[in-house]
Amino acid sequence: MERSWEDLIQAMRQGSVRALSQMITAVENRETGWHEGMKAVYPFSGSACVIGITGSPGAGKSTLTSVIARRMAEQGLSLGIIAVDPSSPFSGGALLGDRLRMQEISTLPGIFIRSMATRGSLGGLCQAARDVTRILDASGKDVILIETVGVGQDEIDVVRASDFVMLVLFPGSGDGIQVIKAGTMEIADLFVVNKADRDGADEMASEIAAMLSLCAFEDRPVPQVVRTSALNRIGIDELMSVLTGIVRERKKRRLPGSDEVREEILELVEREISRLVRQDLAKNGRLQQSVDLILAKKSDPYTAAARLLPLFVRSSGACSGQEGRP
Ligand SMILES: Nc1nc2c(ncn2[C@@H]2O[C@H](COP(=O)(O)OP(=O)(O)O)[C@@H](O)[C@H]2O)c(=O)[nH]1
Ligand SMILES: [Mg+2]
Repeated sequence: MERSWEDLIQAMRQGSVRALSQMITAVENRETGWHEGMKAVYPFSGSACVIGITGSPGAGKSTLTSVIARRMAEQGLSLGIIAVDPSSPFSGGALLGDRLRMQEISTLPGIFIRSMATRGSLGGLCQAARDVTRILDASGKDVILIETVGVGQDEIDVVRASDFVMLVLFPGSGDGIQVIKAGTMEIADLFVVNKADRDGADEMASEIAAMLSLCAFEDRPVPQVVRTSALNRIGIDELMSVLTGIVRERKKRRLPGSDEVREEILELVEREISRLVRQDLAKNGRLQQSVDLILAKKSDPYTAAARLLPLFVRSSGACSGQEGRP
């Protein structure tokens, strides 16, 4: 990195797309000093509204994302779009159709699109998405849309940090209420039944609304259900009025919640510990010793773990004793 982080950040905040790309790439690749880069970015972040768009493959997430992006751009909002495809190291996370759609909207003013194919990425998918989101936020984007490829645990983790999560479903997908995976329902702030031009959309929307009426939502509003056809532009006005409301609300609240901050610190610490442990055990050969013993039927994974753990952790009693002292 020839330019200083400060220069790069200043350039990207003045609208340099090149600087923004460079900054993201440097952090994604964990280039030397990336921590310093993120530290410098942090104070500029916190005002973008982050919207997660998740749902099974083929539900119409990309089509909806481009429709939403176009509408928001028309409203004068600047956007960052992150397409997260954790499984595809080759395509850059984008199928041909997606790429064409994205090319189309990427020419609109104020829109910056980034695909991430980051399974096994250096910082982990969730952290990588969070870093990229934060950089886009600091560059001055009003809204950041994060589209996931599916609805697995990775995807849920990725969108969990969003201000608002849209779950996109479609009729005839076998995506009935019974099969929506545990954990997916809980994170959704809005249910979008897309492909409403097809049969079964009304039934599906009623089914979801009925189910939601049985759930307790203590700390947040009951999620709305909206029917859309991204292709035929049905229900888009209703969807946009929900999203516009969210963006407006978000602009008023600048600070992240304390749970959010706590979780992020814990994740950073855990990831670093895990990295150090793996690095250390691989280096000093102790891990292989344990593996050999187990394969020779002279030990077992429990004994091995109990033997290795004290190399890294002092007894928890000693730790808590120190913490508690005034
Ligand atoms: N009939 C119908 N097809 C749609 C609609 N929205 C998207 N599709 C089609 O569904 C397919 C998958 O869409 P895509 O946006 O790539 O889904 P994603 O995998 O969730 O991102 C594409 O062939 C789209 O043209 C819709 O509202 N109605
Ligand atoms: Mg897609």
